[in-house]
Amino acid sequence: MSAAAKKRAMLIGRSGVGKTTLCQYLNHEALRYHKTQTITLMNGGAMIDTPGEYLEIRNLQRALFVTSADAHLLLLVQAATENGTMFPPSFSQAFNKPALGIVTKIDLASPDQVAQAEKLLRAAGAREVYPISAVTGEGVPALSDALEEFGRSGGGI
Ligand SMILES: Nc1nc2c(ncn2[C@@H]2O[C@H](COP(=O)(O)OP(=O)(O)OP(=O)(O)O)[C@@H](O)[C@H]2O)c(=O)[nH]1
Ligand SMILES: [Mg+2]
Repeated sequence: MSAAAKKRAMLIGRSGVGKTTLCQYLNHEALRYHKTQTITLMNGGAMIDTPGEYLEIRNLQRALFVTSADAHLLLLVQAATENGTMFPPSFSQAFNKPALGIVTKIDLASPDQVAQAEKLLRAAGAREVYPISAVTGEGVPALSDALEEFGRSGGGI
């Protein structure tokens, strides 16, 4: 088993924030819109992609908890353009896993919007927050480095 397959990161965020697009970008694939319908292993098993509805619909949140058993790291994803958040304070604590935050769509947002999203993700339990754009690529190298470092470090952040 490769190191990438051993350490899995699970993406959680509202529908349309860009979870699948980010997986495609990290995998050097062409960006193609594809609605995520169910839990999907991506990037050779390094990422667990989830549908936004699993966060948005209370009865489906259980699926996130069950699936998180196979994950070593949570990636809480919030678009900079989102109004409010689906992540309550200390969201990640219930999973008992380390969490990083990702602010997507920074190409469409003001610096204030990015800062606000970052604040919400930290409140939700993200130890570090990475602002990115899958359109311009801004911020993605820093996120990739952090994910690689996580894989190498044996799971600690
Ligand atoms: N401008 C901009 N658009 C983005 C970015 N990331 C994703 N998008 C667009 O946002 C739309 C939704 O992206 P997805 O990756 O499908 O979102 P998702 O979080 O996987 O959504 P679900 O599968 O429904 O949970 C697509 O049209 C993407 O092209 C970004 O960084 N900037
Ligand atoms: Mg998706």
